[in-house]
Amino acid sequence: MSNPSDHPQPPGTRRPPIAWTGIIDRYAEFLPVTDATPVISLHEGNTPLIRVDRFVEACGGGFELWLKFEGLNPTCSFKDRGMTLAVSKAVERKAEVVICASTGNTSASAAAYAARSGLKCVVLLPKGKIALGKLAQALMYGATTIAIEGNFDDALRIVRELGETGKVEVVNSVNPVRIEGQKTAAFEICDQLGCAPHFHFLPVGNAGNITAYWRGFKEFHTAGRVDRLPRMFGFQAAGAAPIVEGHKIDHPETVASAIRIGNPASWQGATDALNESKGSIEKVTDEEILEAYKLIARTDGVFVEPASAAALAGIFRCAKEGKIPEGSIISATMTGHGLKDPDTAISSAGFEATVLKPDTREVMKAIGL
Ligand code: AN7
Repeated sequence: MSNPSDHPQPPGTRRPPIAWTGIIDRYAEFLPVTDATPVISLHEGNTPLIRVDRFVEACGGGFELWLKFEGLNPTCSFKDRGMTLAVSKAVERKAEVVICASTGNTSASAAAYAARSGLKCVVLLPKGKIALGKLAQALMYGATTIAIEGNFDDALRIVRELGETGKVEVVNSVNPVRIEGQKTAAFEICDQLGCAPHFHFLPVGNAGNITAYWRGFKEFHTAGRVDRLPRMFGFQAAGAAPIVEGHKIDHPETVASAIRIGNPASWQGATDALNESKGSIEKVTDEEILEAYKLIARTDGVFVEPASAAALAGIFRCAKEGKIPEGSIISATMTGHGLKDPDTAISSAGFEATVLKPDTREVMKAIGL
């Protein structure tokens, strides 16, 4: 394919820009938009699908693993795919205020897209349980930020009640267009792989994303773009695993604060995805999550947030238990960037920087030269 930037630019002219303009422009035919929908975009999507052979080797080998690195979206999580659509539709409906409850990433994304569109944004966060980077984002983008003395489930209940007043537009994934936007990640995986994977792995919190991916894979299959459907494998943190346990968890706890959720809004969507795809949902301990979190950074240079590592912990365990058929093509969603949660990164790394005088010899000694 000829790339416009490969050719010289004649003086006084302008080459056509090479532009990725976001998931709405790219996949409009699959989305609930019309020519009248104002597109509010930060050029989300088109994230890399990275093959991680060294991680697979650490798992014992025998399969292909491709990570959809959603941490490289504009606000560094997968939430931007749903938020571009939710905020565009809010503007189309002439809403003035968008509101969400969040374990952090939804609030960062809502705040950014609200800023981009000129809408007001209100975010309700569980007090003290938000990773530092996510809180910084909500504040920097100028969202009215409220810390609730409760957990995410409490905050979402309040947001749903406020939504019923008709005075604010709820942009949590209870808003169906969020799921519509998020399904585009499944389209991209198929486009990037050239086929559908055999298995797709992802972390599960409020269960919007597993619902969205399954819808995306099914729609691409129905449209004839791929010739098979993957089996969906979700992973919850052991202290916050309502779907695995089969009941709400009143006091969810996990180091993976993004998925510290006890009563998922899209529970039914997750159940449908698991049943229809012959998949499964399992829990992984915080220890397994943190092991996988460090491992993927060190084997393949991919730094994800702890919640994303739940999917990797799941793959690691499935591989060790011999559950992954030889030759499988597996994709997994790395939902958020590692820099979102610097505190967990620094406390998990297992060592600190060595402090030395500004002296070359001292440095040589320290590194064994
Ligand atoms: C990094 O931001 O629920 O199962 O309020 O931030 O679709 O909820 C975040 C969820 C996985 C779980 N990984 O996805 C929020 C929020 C990361 C996340 C999930 C979240 P869903």
